[in-house]
Amino acid sequence: MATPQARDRIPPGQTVTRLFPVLHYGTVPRVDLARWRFRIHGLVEQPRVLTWEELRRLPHRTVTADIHCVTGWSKLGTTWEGVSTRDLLGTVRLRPEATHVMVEGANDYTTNLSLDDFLAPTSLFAWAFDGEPLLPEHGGPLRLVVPHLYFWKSAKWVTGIRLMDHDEPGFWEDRGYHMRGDPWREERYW
Ligand SMILES: Nc1nc2c(c(=O)[nH]1)N[C@H]1C(S)=C(S)[C@@H](COP(=O)(O)O)O[C@H]1N2
Ligand SMILES: [Mo]
Repeated sequence: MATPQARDRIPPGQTVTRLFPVLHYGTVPRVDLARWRFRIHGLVEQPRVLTWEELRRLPHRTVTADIHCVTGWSKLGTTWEGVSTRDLLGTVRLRPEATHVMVEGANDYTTNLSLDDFLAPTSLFAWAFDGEPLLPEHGGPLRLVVPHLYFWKSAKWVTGIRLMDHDEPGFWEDRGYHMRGDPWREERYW
């Protein structure tokens, strides 16, 4: 049973789990770090491609947060280490029209975010979970973590971001999931 304090942290319709379910579309990709690249493109002054070494040289950041999956499980107090979305985006100059981000992952997975949600103080690209290197099944070597929105926004095996001047549905949003996905407002499907 959740303590009263924990209960305030559980959005409507969610149940706490101590497990860490693995959920994704397609198969877990094999990633060779020597060939790994992260591409920042779309509405930026100059597109940029980062190698794994360049990524790891950016400031490191740790975030502890609760995560909520649209299928009904929540996991409290997860700790992630990586680079903040703000520091990563700081490696390019945005065009003034940029308002949204399409996050790109392996197997053609995509998910859309407003720039505000993408740049929320708890949003980061993570390479470690609870002090251990991120396992491939959970999105290693690098995944996005946007804990204030349903977990489908947290793309695994990220390969890049595309800056846009409008909102556009990603993989699940195209198949009926909400464009924003705020668990406190139960923005599950449209
Ligand atoms: N690349 C990719 N990222 C993805 C998905 C996916 O299918 N492909 N599924 C999303 C969904 S629906 C959820 S709930 C979480 C699950 O993350 P986990 O397997 O680490 O629990 O990953 C998200 N990120
Ligand atoms: Mo999900």
